[in-house]
Amino acid sequence: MSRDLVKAAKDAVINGDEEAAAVVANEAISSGIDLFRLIDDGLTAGMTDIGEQFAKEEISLPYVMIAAQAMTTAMDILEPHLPVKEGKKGKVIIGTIEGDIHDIGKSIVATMLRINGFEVFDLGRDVPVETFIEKAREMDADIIATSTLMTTTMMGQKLIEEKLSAAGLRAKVKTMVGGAPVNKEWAQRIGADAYGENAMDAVTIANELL
Ligand code: HCB
Repeated sequence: MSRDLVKAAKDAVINGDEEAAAVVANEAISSGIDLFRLIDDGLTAGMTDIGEQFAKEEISLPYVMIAAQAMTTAMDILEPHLPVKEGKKGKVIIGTIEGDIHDIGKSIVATMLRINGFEVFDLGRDVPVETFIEKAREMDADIIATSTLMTTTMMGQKLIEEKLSAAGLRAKVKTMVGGAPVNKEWAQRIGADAYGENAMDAVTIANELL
């Protein structure tokens, strides 16, 4: 009987087992199961579980680090096998706000936008606000999508709104904010065009923004 790969993916992340994560990712590719389900209900669910354990102080930071490494390893294997939709829908600049090194969710969003036909410039993590503005101008971007996982870095998203206006780019460049501590109300409060709850939502919103 074939094993439950979604559960195996979740367990691999929870156990911080990088080798098991690689095995399950490769098995998922050859078995032809829905890779998006593996990412959402397996890997991401595992990381959510880890986040909850960390919040309750049941595990310490090194466990979070090895779980994150297991998830990243699986994502690196899966990414080239995700079905790509052809087309050039628009240019998106994406990155995690300065001071914040969390990049797993941002990278999933970047991947989903890319395979759904957007031209994506991923600036990585810990990205200064000025860099978002400079790159948006340089690349003639349609959307700036930012991610922040910490309450301490949320203000960077507000600064982007202010700097975009100061640079005279606010009318041209749409903005989308995301990350665990932010929500729709935050987006409205700072004047962002949209809030993306998860990677699929981010794709739907990017389509709507254009
Ligand atoms: Co980290 N960490 N962490 N962490 N971490 C959080 C974020 C806390 C909430 C944990 C807690 O205390 N409960 C917390 C922040 C508290 C706060 O500010 N309120 C926290 C802290 C405090 C820290 C350190 C400061 C810990 C320390 O050093 N003492 C440190 C950060 C240092 C720094 O950044 N300067 C730290 C470090 C780490 C790592 C390195 C161990 C690791 C990150 C590895 C990496 O990213 N490469 C890590 C992790 C993994 C987490 C948790 C457990 C999981 C985050 C994650 O990857 N989730 C997180 C707990 C949590 O979030 N509840 C914890 C899975 C992804 C798939 O979800 O929400 O990121 P996501 O992304 C979604 C969604 O939000 C949306 O789509 C994604 C896909 O569905 N989305 C967007 C995301 N970005 C978007 C952008 C858009 O435009 C649109 C949609």
